[in-house]
Amino acid sequence: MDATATVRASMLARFPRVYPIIDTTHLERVGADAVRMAESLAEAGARIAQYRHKGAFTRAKYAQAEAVGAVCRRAGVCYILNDRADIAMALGADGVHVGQEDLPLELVRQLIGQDMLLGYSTHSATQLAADECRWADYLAIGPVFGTSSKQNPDPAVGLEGVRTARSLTGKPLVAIGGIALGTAEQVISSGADAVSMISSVSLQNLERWMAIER
Ligand code: 3NM
Repeated sequence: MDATATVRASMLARFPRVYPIIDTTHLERVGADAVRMAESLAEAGARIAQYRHKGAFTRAKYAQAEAVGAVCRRAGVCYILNDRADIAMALGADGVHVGQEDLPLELVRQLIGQDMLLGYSTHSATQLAADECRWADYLAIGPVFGTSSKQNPDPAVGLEGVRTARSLTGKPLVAIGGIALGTAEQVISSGADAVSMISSVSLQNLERWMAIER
């Protein structure tokens, strides 16, 4: 088994509980640096991190994604790229996370092969129960609560939506959307294996977030 396969296998053997997202729009808004964030996440004990960039993947953004990936690889943090299977592969990332509007999941799996982790965003029970989900390694459900980090978010599903999602899949379930330190435990108690967040994680509260991981 090569190193990447080991990462996928180890994530599936024991899925992380905290899944931070390094979102370029959010970090630019708050004046924080993506690589610094990755370093701090790694130091605090994150097991997984996603790089999310919604704009054009310019050479500068590619270089940033590469630098974040290098930090993750050195620290043994599973590195996931949002949306783009092609760029995830070029980066040598450990996985890719795609949404309802991205390439069909079966095609993404064909492209990335068996060594990379594949995550899929869903926003309702119908989407979560869709046959296409079988190609994913883990499923995300959201937004759980109101969020301002995503453009045109779907309606919030609430804790009830997390419980429903749990009843519909045996795959690792990642809850996302408006989750804060004060609500993370409730979301996990409702059946999520992991909580994922953009705006509620910062250099100042990383240790408290990662206490949930340990
Ligand atoms: N996906 P925050 S909600 C990236 O519903 C994303 O699938 C969502 O950011 C979904 O933690 C969301 O700041 C935004 O609310 C999460």
